[in-house]
Amino acid sequence: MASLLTINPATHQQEISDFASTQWYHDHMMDLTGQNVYMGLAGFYLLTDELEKGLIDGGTLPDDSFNIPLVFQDRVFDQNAQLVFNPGQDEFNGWLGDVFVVNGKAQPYFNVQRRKYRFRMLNGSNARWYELQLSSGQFLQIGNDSWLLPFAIPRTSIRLALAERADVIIDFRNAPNEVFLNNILEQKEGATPEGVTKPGTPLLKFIVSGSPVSNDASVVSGTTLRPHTPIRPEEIVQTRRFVFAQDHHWVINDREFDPRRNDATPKSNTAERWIFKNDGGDWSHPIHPHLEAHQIQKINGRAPPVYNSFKKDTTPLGPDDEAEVFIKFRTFTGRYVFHCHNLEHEDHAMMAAFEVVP
Ligand SMILES: [Cu+2]
Repeated sequence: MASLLTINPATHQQEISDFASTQWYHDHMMDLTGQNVYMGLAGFYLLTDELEKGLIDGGTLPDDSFNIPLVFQDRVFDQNAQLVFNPGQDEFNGWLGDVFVVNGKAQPYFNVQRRKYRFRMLNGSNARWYELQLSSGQFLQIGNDSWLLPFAIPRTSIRLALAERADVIIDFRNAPNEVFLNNILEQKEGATPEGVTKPGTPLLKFIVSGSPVSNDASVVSGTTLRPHTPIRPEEIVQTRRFVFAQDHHWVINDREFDPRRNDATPKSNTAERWIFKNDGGDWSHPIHPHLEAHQIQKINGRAPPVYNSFKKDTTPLGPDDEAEVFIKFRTFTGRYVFHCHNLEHEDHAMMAAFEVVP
């Protein structure tokens, strides 16, 4: 699992702006991560600190009875309902399933009351991206990847690259009796998703019943959540550029992963600018550095959308995209990795090691 602890070395306290909410963990065995995650070695790791507990106890966010993790995955089953995994058949572009499962169930439904629910939505697939949309109503996003946002942001649809998370509120108070959570993103090849298609494929059916509740959570668009501390440009001491490309296998700066080699050696307690460049028009790569959050500054020279402007632990690169992120190494020294979170790309061998040095 990517360690995302952020202890202030001066005070040995976790910074309130950094405390994580929605994490997940999975097997990370070199070359075999894809198979092991596909077979089930993955789970949620949800945390609550005093700030978040205050938002729940104060009635801003739904309490634990209405706080539901949802992991979206795609699978192939054989005639005996056993999982099929054969990513070599399309040269490790990424293994796609033809059956969608949510929390391991195909064609699931979920009974809800007419009130607000909190859902931790995770793309736990090996290679399939999702764009999630409701058949009625919209999302109110309160968290991105591991962290609560500074304020709640309405979204009509939410794209999730591999390993990305969206912490959202869905308000069923005025919903019809059935609401579908649809995936509107087309993807035929493991290497990259294609365009949006409406109405898409239903992943989950909500069956809504009862009258609207009166004591509902108060969160609305713009509600203040967790403060954000930006990494400032004057803190940057180093710029590194990483190019993600295909050369027989999947490579970073022309090299396959070698666990004996350090591809970067940032200094502890410094901040760096990392450029992630996708050198290809036919594939996509969600880039996931371990150890620390990063903050997207620019995508293709422009400011990112507001919901991606704070902390991230995975930054999606579409075809030919270039992302500029700031990352600050505040905590531990030692060796960590970053990699594409398409698990077939990671296993073959789009991963690099960095060592945080004193
Ligand atoms: Cu990739």
